[in-house]
Amino acid sequence: MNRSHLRPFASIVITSLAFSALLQPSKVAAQPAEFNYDESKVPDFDLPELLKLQDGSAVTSAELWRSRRRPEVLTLFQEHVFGRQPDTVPRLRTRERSRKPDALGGRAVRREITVFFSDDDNGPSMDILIYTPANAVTPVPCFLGFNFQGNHSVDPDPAIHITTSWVRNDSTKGNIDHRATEESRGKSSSRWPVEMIVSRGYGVATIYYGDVDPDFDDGFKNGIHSMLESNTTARAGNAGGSISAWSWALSRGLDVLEMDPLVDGAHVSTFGHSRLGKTSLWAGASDERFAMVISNDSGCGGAALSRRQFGETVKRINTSFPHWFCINHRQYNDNENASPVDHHMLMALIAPRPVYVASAQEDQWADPRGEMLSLFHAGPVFELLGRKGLPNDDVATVNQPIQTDVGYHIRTGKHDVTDFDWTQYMNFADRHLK
Ligand code: GTR
Repeated sequence: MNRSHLRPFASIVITSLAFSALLQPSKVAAQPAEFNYDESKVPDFDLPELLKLQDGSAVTSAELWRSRRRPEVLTLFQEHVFGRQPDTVPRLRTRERSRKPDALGGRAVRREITVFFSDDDNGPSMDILIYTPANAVTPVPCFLGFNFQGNHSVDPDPAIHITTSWVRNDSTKGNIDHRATEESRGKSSSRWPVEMIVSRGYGVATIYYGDVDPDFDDGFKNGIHSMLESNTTARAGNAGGSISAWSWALSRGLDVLEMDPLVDGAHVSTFGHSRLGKTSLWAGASDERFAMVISNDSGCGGAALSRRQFGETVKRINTSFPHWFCINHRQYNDNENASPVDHHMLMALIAPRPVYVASAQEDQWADPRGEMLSLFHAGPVFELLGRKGLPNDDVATVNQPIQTDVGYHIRTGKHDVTDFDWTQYMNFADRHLK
């Protein structure tokens, strides 16, 4: 691959960014009552055909899928759902911010690497926090995903840099006036069982999503947009929303991991929860270098089928989060059947690479059944490419993962990431990443 845009640095001192934070994020109730949670009220619908070209001809071979239909489907998602990712890939500079060779009681090497998106140290940048097993003798397969609260929320280690980027206010997590405080250290550690991950021979790399694009609607001025968008007043209908910006930055994270001597860059899986699960799927669909893709409770706009209108709907998500998708996506508010895509096609874009979709029983807002069905309906593409999709569309038994070349589980509990989820991801990765 062409790595000319990468320029590793070695020194340690860096100046952190401070994003202005004047706007409030939308406040949304977790599972509003006025939406449908009743399976018997799911409307009838036809899914767009995966194996038919836009000119109507059938896709009968793996070659036709790869050369014609896959590019069509990818373009449809760029034009109608997420918007385009930034075209330019800047010359990245990296600088190691910290390294602890004996983290986690000697079990892991813990590093923080700052990735600058320009030659300006005060311009946009993101920090990657990476744990790799201390006893590894060869580069390890690795999970790469964004976190919601800052890298310092992943582990209480006092040496991890506290993000100075905008954070969502949450006094219970120590986030006050859109700034993270000392109190926020380790507050998300239950979602990042780093010790368990390294003990199974994997690396885990995470980035604070607010470094890339702070999660509120500011008209695409802050984060990487300040650098990549010259005209932020008149946005094209297919200009990428925040999910496209975040997923693009996951690819930049992979650029760095591909150069990392401790990580096996050919075996990196994206991972993400909820809105960051949508991001994980879009990153994996857009960038075929990702060897595996994990969606944890991604719901509407992620794994779930939009046409089911179960739990969160297209209209609701475009209204609550106008910055996540492209403007064209709004045409499908209360009009899902008019869309040329549904989200089984997002799964199909990942084929033949392994994709794992996880749901939670109490997370009805994310439509667990719709998350599974979209993976099921991507099956014909996996089969065409010589892989096995889900064996059937039977309602999945709770806490009983199904793993073939794709994986699915629905676990007991709520919208969250748990050790149970991670255990299944690593079991799946043992088959596909090692
Ligand atoms: C909710 C949103 C979901 C999901 C979730 C999250 O408010 O409706 O689509 O993304 O946020 O990211 O936690």
